[in-house]
Amino acid sequence: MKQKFYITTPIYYVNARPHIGHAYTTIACDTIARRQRMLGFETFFLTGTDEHGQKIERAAQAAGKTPQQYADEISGEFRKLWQRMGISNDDFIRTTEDRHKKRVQELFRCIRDNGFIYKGTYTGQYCVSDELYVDGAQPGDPCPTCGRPTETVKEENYFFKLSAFQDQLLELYANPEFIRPETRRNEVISFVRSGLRDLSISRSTFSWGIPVPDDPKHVIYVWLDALANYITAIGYGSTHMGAQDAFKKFWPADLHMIGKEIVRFHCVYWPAFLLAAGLPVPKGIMAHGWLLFEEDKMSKSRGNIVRTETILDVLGQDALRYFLLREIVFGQDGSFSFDALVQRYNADLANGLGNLASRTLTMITRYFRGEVPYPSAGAARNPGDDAIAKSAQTVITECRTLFDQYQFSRALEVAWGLVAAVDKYIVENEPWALGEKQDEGSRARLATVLFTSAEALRIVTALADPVIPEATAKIWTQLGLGDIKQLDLSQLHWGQLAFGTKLGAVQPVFPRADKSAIERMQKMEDQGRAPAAIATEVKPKVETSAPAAAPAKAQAVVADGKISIDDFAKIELRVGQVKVAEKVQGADKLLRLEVDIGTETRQLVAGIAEAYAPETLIGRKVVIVANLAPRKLRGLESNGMIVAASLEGGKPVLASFLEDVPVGARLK
Ligand code: ME8
Repeated sequence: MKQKFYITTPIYYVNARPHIGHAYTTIACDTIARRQRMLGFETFFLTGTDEHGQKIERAAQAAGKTPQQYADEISGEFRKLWQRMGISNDDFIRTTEDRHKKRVQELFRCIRDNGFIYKGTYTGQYCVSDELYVDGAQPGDPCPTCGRPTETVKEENYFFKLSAFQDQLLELYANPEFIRPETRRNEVISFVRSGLRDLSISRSTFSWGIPVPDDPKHVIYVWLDALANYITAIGYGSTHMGAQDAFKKFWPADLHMIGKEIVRFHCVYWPAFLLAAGLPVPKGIMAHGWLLFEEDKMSKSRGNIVRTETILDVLGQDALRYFLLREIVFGQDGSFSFDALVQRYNADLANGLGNLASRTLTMITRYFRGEVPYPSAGAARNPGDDAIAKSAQTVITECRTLFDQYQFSRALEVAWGLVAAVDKYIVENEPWALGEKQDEGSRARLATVLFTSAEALRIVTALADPVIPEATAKIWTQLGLGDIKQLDLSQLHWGQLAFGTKLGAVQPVFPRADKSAIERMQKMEDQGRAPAAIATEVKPKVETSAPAAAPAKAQAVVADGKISIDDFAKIELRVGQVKVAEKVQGADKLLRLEVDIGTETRQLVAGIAEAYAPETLIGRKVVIVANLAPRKLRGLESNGMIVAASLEGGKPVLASFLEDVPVGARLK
């Protein structure tokens, strides 16, 4: 019976269109899935979209759409992009699908029946952007993961007894394969050792989610909903026999691949939910690093994304796949730039593998009428030929280990070492000069050199196939070997290229890219990025044991000075009422205010002392920017900003309303 392999990507939020950060994870998983298939595993590769929760509800609202319309649109973009890129996923799950919703409710029921869910009241801070409860935070505190302001939540919720799983989780982490790399594993261990608090797993103040079974006023916490995709997609909780069989066959997953910012959800919450449901936990979770652009994590909210389509249009999918896996040490952060992409493409693909393929195959076509020649067994052999054969055999073994450890960059480096060795071998043996001679010795030597080159080419092509499948499929056909998907990678070794194999038509696979490629991509991005660019505030850097986002740089607004409605929606303008106003000692222009914004009372420091006497402000309704990161003025923390007209040479004038508006109302 075939061994199985089940691999997943995170399911991506539908509040942002896909960018190369999402492509990075998907490409890594696709590479692993392809390789496992080539090794003979019955492989299941899952990806999809995460469509519920407050963040999506708000994004849809800001775009003037229903959450479902909004989710349909962006989920469709992910699916379309993966199809265009030939991603070999076996399923694409959407959390708004019926199959998922029903099975998540089943999971909730099961955990509840097992006694791990109870009702309580949650009062505390919540980060909508990360959909994360921030334990121990105070109103106004920023999120420890992303640095954005948290919101105060006070609701009756269902709680999950996470605290009951501390010891079992620590036992799981004893296995070094469970969380990789080691740095992430250590972070998780110290987080869990420091004590776990029960987790709120429902929300009742909005409705865009899966209703809690038997209590539909509540929706299930979006992370429980999302994480469950890994089992719902393969049939957990289904009544169909076929689906049940698939679940039995593929669960537990062999690998959940994720980015490092969602480690806690996958390594703490997810295994605890599964243990509570009496289900096996995944075999391994691998967290890779971030793709940086202009030194910052690439993300929509920072306005520094690069769209995958741009690279596909100009250089093709293999260029992107190769670059990401070769250039970045998997597990660490790595930078993306168009310059580096084109340089790598030209050096390794156009001049490297592409050139080796075209020169070798062209010479076989020219000198041997397109048939793989017989290498000479006798006098026409020299030690250089055997050195290539030996080195190819070593490369096969090393690549196997490195790919197994997800060390893509090293694996490709080793494989391309063989390309360089064969290039050197060809230069030293000058087959073009041998081809001009008609004597038997030269013909025999030429046959050996070209066979050796072609066989090395075949081996590099086979090893590189999971990474650059489009090009390798072409080279394989040009080598006359048919469909590369039929190859059994576990049996790959030197000497399998049959003499007399008839080559296919030789065509270049990686045309060289010139400087204009960089300019074209940059131009496409400048045009495409404009509507998504935003003016982000400078966020405070927050030190935590969990990976913290680097502070965002203040980004320029779009070229024509306009921002999209999505960007405007990020600014939370609210009506507040001044409760306390007093002068700040030693600062003529500043007032310290306490403003009620409905959910809480905020301290603000405002530069309006010359325009307003403090006592005239008490009880006045004002407009404040409620989601500005806190900053300190004269030692006082200011949590927000009062909106006022700024008059040239005059005093500021506070924004106000003619009608009576309730405290806390949002301006949009
Ligand atoms: O977190 N560098 O979804 P998401 C590297 N829905 N990887 C990146 C990246 C970057 N700059 N940007 C995104 C969510 N990624 C949840 C997941 S799973 C049950 C729910 C990749 O749309 C990376 O894999 O924010 C990261 O973890 C994921 O996209 C986050 O996608």
